Amino acid sequence: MAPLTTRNLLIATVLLAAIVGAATGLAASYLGHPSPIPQTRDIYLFAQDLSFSAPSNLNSDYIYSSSQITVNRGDTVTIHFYNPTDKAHSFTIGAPYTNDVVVAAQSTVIQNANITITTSQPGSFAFHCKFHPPQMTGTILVQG
Ligand SMILES: [Cu+2]
Repeated sequence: MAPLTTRNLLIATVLLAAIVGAATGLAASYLGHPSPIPQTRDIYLFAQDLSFSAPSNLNSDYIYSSSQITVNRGDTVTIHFYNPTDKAHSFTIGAPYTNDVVVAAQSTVIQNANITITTSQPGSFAFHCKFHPPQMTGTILVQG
């Protein structure tokens, strides 16, 4: 074994630091990606009138204010859907988050509905307004 000189001690210290650092870094990166803690999320979604004369392939000029909603699996998500336009709109989505909620046109007050889903299944799930295809659509991305 080499004599314990200052130089050898320095090399040993650097090697030890590298080993400990690598182990700690591995642990940190492993622990850095735990399953997210389920959250209660409030999402605000609006029907929007883009106010142009729609060409025949669009049928209308309505869209949702958000076309992508991203949540984590296990979240309880309440979509607060408001309709400040002069036509009815729906929030329609298939299984496993089946909903078909119609919000009437604005009268003297703005109409709204709350849609609450608990996101048990990860994936990408399209929702749409059944009155205004093809462009009034969106996607809920459930990260799992
Ligand atoms: Cu619509």
